[in-house]
Amino acid sequence: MGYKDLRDFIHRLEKEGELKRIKIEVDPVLEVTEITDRVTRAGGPALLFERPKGSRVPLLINMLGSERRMNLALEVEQVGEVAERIRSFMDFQSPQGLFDKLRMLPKLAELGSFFPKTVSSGLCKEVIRKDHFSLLELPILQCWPKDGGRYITWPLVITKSPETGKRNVGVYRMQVFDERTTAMHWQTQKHGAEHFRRGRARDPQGRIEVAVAIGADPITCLAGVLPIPPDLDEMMFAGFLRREPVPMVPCETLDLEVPANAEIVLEGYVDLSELRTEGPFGDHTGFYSLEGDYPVFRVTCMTHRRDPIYLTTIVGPPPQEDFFMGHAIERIFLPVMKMQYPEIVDMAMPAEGIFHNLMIVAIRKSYPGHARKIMNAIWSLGQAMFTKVLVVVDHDVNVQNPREVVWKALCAIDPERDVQMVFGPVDTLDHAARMQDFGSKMGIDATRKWPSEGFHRPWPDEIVMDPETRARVDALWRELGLPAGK
Ligand SMILES: Cc1cc2nc3c(=O)[nH]c(=O)nc-3n(C[C@H](O)[C@H](O)[C@H](O)COP(=O)(O)O)c2cc1C
Ligand SMILES: [Mn+2]
Repeated sequence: MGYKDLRDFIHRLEKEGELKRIKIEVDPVLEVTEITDRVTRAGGPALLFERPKGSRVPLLINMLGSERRMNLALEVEQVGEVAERIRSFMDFQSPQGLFDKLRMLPKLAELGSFFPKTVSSGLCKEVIRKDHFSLLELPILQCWPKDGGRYITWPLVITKSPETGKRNVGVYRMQVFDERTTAMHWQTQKHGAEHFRRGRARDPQGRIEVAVAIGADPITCLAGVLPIPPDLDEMMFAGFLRREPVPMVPCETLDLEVPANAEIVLEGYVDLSELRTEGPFGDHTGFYSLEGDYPVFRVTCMTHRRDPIYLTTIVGPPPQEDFFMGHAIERIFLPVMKMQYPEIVDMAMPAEGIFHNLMIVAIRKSYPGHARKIMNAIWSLGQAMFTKVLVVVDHDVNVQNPREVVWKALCAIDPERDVQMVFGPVDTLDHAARMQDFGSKMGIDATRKWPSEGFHRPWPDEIVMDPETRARVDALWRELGLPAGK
């Protein structure tokens, strides 16, 4: 059974020694960041600031900022178990005969049982406020000194496609402009931005309804970050991950539903003809993302629990909490990638590569040009399109070990021959790209080169000691009186 809500998870964290309550007053302007940054780097606990300065609402941060807490959230010993569950569902993809079809039924029923469930009321409705409310009541962070203001950093932004009516949930930061107005930083390739464009194409002077949920059970919160295809409901995926449907409750003033267990809900709209300068913001690249024009979210109603808790996170020089989210997501979706591209053995996105800057993929190479084929595949696979540097290595390179990758990949390349440049969409946060959202990407084919690829020199063997000598030295080791070797 999944966690009921945010505080259910908080209690679990507390029981596991994974939460620290901060009872002294701390300023959400900069101070919370400085404390959290130090704690995350030290592998420390989630932090519940009970007295954020200027607000009566406690603030939770670093909730998923370690592998252990991520596993607790997913209710697994290790994230591989989730990948295994996904694989077991995918094995049933294309039933051949009647027997296969029958065997599939319980799986399908199980899948069906994860669909979000509409409920008529929820704790997020304990207090409903259409007048006399202000965002400034919340302990919204100013994360870094040169930030353009305060930012809601972990909102679940809920919209509906003006065309298909399908729901999208994305985490897009929201800069607070005043008591009831924020920016909406959905980057151009994200699904919220697509809903905005579809809406504008229909009626440039119109608006789209937007609901924002802040704080819920941890998987529902994580689901807003999942890089899944458009028109696939993140709340369905959340139900699958928590093995229990996400209860959704209709908004007070909008034709949208929000997680019933949310701590805080903002209802409002985005005017399709309005843009405003947003930024700068200390971002997960470790640099400030620049100012830019973004849509404006106008809040018309706020609902919340009687004693809400404000969930937030910070991004900044890696690694931060978002690294643990991204890493779990990478592991969860690896089987899906492998199903489509069975030659993929493993992949890694090191923290310093900030997800979009560096991906290392190991493949079992079967034909000439195979590494280039995988580059093209990854550059056309959802948000992996943003990958700026993509290194493809042979199956026997351990991509989880950066030292081995640097050693073997660099030994394997003739740069002029093995580097492939392409143009395409790049991450909005890439400040080195020649234009925002458009630029070049580099693929490095670091696999062994074959005669069928025009390489006719012999490829040398890797140096490995023979087992007999190793065994003899093992036997001698104590007598040698040397420190333990590897
Ligand atoms: C803490 C955090 C903050 C994020 N902020 C933004 C943001 O401001 N804008 C954005 O486009 N994506 C942001 N993202 C990434 C999106 O949430 C992610 O790409 C997600 O898959 C988008 O959902 P969508 O595919 O439904 O658009 C953020 C992710 C995290 C973990
Ligand atoms: Mn989406």
